Amino acid sequence: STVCRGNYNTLSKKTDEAAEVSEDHPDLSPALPTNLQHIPLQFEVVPSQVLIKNSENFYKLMNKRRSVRNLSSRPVPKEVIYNIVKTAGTSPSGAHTEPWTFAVIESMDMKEKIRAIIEGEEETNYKQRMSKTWTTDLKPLKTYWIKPYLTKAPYLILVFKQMYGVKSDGSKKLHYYNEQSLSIAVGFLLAAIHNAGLYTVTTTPLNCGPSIRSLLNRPSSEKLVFLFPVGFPADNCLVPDLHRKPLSEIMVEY
Ligand code: IYR
Repeated sequence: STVCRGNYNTLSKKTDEAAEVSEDHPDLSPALPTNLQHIPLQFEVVPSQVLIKNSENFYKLMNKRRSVRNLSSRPVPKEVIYNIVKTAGTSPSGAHTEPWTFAVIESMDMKEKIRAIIEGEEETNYKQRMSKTWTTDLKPLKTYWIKPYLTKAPYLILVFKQMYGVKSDGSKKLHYYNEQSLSIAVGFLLAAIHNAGLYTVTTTPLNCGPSIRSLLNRPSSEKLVFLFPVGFPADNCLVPDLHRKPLSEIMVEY
């Protein structure tokens, strides 16, 4: 319909070529079963005092989260990473399409290859592609194109956005709101990493997507959006003394 076509166009950026799904021959077989059952929700009503305590505890926990670029090579059990990724996978997604692939890198050989790709591109980013305003804005944060965390961290989690999926009959499955779905899942991932007691920095490797995608043999329907090095902070780890906006500056009430 016109409505669907309109919506779809707002969902795919012109640069995401692979997101262009032909609608000349729309495949109308639904991705979810037509007879999908609706079952009773398992829930309990939590008393107000407990709601307040729970929400305050979670805020206090999350307020201790910091982006950390100086990570230690101290080992982390693989099971923790599985739990973190499983948590990210509980995120809501457009039409329950779950448009994400989390590539977990543990092999030093692979980490070194990824680091070489990223540092190569980042040097050009910092020296040429990023504006003077951008690099000036970043100066106080002391970020560089040299990124030891890419080989120090016990794990790298690379998050790929599936611009479309494949149905059992081989036809393309539309991934509605895949950008938003992926971002929510990454929020869950960050919370899960922090809750476990680990640290990371949110990175979006500029211009590295295609090389890393081919290094990892990911299909052209996937686009690299985020890379998270995950581990413990280094012993001498420093973080910038940043402060968060108070509630009065981030919320308006009506
Ligand atoms: N991607 C580069 C630059 C960078 C950009 C922003 I915006 C940051 O908040 C931090 C870094 C890098 O990772 O160094």
